[in-house]
Amino acid sequence: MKYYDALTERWSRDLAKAVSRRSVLRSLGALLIGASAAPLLPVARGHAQTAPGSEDPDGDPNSCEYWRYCATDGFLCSCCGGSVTECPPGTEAAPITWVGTCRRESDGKDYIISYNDCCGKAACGRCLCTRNERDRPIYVPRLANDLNWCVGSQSDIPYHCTVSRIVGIAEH
Ligand code: ABN
Repeated sequence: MKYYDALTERWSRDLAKAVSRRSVLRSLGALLIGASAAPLLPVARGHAQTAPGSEDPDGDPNSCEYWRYCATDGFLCSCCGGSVTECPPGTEAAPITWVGTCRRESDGKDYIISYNDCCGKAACGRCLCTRNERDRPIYVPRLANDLNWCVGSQSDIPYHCTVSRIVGIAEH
């Protein structure tokens, strides 16, 4: 124990000789100011605002030409404060959806996409996208995109935008 006491005392004395009190206070102050500013730094939220260098290799998710939107009909949630797969804050996905099958050129596979309307706020109004590939009339509702699926959700809350979620790979 004595050995550790002596060692610690020597380290403390050496440190006191090498570093002034003012410089210790200056470093502590800088550390505290830096730490308090950290929460104010800009943060990329959702996929709509991608960090530089992390762009989607399959294209621009804010463009109607993006591969997953082949059967969509509505406002893209990625332009409305959400992302390709996430509803914007203050809205929730309708539990009933329609599905489409879209080809992803980067791997040549066909994916089954669930299009979920996000409900709870007035229509977003940005990035209207109407591709309608293999869309069927509303009497085939699981393949019909021209339906407001929010009407089936709790208390008929309004339609805001649509997300596109991969639910499987189509096997031919
Ligand atoms: N499923 C998209 C949609 C929402 C409201 C009205 C028509 C289509």
